[in-house]
Amino acid sequence: MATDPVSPILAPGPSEFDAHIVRVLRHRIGKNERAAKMHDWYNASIYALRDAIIDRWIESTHRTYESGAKRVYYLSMEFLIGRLLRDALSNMGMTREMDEALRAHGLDLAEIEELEPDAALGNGGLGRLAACFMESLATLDIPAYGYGIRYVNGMFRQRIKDGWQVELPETWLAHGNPWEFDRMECSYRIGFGGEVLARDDDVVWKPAEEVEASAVDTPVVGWRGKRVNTLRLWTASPLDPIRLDAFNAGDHFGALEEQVRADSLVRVLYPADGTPAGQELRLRQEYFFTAASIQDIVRRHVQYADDIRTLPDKAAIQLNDTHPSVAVAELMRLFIDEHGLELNEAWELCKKTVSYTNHTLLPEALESWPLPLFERLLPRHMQIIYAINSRILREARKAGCDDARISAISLIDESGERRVRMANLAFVGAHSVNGVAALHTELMKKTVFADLHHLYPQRINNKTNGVTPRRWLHQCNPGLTRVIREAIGDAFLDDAEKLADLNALADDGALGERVAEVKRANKVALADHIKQTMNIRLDPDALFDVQIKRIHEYKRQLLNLIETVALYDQIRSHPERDWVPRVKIFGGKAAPTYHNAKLVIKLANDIARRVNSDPSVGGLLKVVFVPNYNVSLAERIIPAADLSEQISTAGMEASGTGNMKLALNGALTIGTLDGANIEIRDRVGDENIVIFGLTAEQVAEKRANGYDPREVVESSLELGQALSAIASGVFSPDDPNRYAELIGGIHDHDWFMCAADFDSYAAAQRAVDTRWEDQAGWRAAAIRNIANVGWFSSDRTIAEYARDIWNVR
Ligand code: T68
Repeated sequence: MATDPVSPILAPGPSEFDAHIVRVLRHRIGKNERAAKMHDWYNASIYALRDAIIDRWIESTHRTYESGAKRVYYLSMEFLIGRLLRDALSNMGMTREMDEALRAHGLDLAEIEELEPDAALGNGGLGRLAACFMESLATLDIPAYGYGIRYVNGMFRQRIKDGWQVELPETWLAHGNPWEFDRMECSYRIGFGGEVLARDDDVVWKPAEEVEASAVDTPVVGWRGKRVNTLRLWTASPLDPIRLDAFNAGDHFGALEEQVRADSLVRVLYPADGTPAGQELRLRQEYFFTAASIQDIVRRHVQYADDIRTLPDKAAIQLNDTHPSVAVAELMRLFIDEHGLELNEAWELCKKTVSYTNHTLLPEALESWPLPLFERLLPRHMQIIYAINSRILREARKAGCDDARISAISLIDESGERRVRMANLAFVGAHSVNGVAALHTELMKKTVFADLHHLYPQRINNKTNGVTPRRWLHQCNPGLTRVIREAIGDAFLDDAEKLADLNALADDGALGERVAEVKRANKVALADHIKQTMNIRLDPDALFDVQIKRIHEYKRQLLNLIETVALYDQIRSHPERDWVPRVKIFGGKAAPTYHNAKLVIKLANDIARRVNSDPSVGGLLKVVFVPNYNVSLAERIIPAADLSEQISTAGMEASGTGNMKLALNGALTIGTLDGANIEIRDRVGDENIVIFGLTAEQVAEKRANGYDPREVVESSLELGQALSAIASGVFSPDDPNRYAELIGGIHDHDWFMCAADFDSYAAAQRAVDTRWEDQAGWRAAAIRNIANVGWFSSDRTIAEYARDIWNVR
């Protein structure tokens, strides 16, 4: 039976709750128990639970108003929240009540949970981080709003067809969404284009077009139901739903043009921006949700504190990457144009209110907009950006910056086609700019933000990422949670760092056995799922080796695949050796226009087909590419993982958060000294993690001084053979040249250092095999991982943001 790790503190008794569900079924869904279908029960269960949440929600909101507490506003293009039912039940302490109530009707909670679609509102780590942060904010009882877009289709659904990724629209809202509350009364007009008029002393922006943004709220329940915060997502509608004159004149489609235009703003997450139209849509989306959010924040403030000047005392606005960085210009616009402040005062208030988190050093991912596009869409914001820029450049000159530094600091990139640099705008408009792991923050200072850091040396700070232990331990791995409770008691449920009490028991064989039993059960469950969905049979006693994340060249799924091919060769050449049976599990989506990433998916599937059907490997090696990797799949795969692949080219992965989740669930990491891997090693100890490869410094040195990958390939027999097998079509007999170019890239430049790191990686993998043979040692290392990664709780991360950046209690 499903139980909570927390005793019910708010819940009505089971029979009372059961009666409530039945009432909801009748009066809100309009069915009785006999007529109700599974989906009706699903909706009724959520509505009934929601009722308990709403009471807490209203109470939390009221408490914030009464106390006049400062609020945190987290602006993010993505919130990858996944399913909410299990999370809300567990945090409300109502899992048992729900389970018993459903049981009384012959229903199974686990089956009901499966009906919930994953909210497809994010794409990767940045979006999942936002979701973990929202949960931790509520848990720490910090009044907070998440602000983003209510995407109708959001992130695409991935299908694998003949081994290739195919993108399909995600229809997660097809059956409605019982979690959301329309707040039609909370709406704003968002303008685009038009002209800026000067009237006397005033400036007036007359947009050429307007759409209406209206709020859709989802409650976010903190651990033990202490506080319920709000995730406020914006939806778009035209001011005029239909142009009746055009419609009646026979232009039936043209009459609905405004509707389509508004609709397009909230359809998909990251529409391809390879075309000018795609770029424009992306900028429109960013401005749309940012402007609505900033207007909402300012309105809330002036309603209760009638002085705009106290905004920084009552509001902390965190920009999750640069996507919402037009917030700086929008806030300045409201200060100056709507509230009549002078530029200088407005600027000081803006900086005090805003802070910015950077998630990448990849130059191609640093957003900038062609200046003509920006000026056409947001003419008033462009003027404000010019005004800010001249201020900043004056400051820079006064501080003695030379021309090179000044042009690097400028908000306008003048090196080619003129562009507006959104990262620079966010940096100068914020009082805090943070990286997401220690190494990443240091590299920010040395690379992309070196010049801005020189001018504002106090601004950059580190906040190493974290993950919520509620979803990523208690809920996804109830078996392990139970074993830990039996071993060290319940304190870790409220303070993940208390997991450290497990250290004293790491060598206790009996605990090792129990942890191993849970791991095996989780592997059996995953194997069952994969058998059912993919018809691949896995041996739960094999080592489950997992790489789950977005497919990207710097994350080096290709390195893992090359090593898989090398291992395959070895097993076939030396069948007499005692090979450790391995299952290589891959999951992740590639951006629809990212050619090499999509090719890597095809390669994984090509290798899987060949290896899995080759009787000569005798089941010692299996390769699985799990389609449509998402939060719910992560919740199945992570508890079943033995080995966590964190093998990015050093210096390129800002932090990683999957690395934290996997270690928390007792997987050992094989990884480079990159992102938060370094901090994981510092905590779990060298003996309990497998580190290989070049350091970030060595990578930079090789890139700067030239490096010859051909030489490396020639000197490594294993690597050379694996690369030529792939390049010559061994895995793609239907199209032998399919991978020639991809592998050619490794010979020619090897930008991501796959060749450079191969030998070290392969040796590390064989060291993993050796470790695995000592099962007692492996279990002890797994326990030491669990024991020492409590620090990577997002509660700790949020407490640091609250103290150092937001100045909230
Ligand atoms: C990830 N970034 C980092 N970006 O890659 C990861 N970017 O190391 C880190 O742990 C995580 O952020 C949280 O800090 C992303 O997920 C994006 O998804 C993205 C999307 C559009 C444009 C740029």
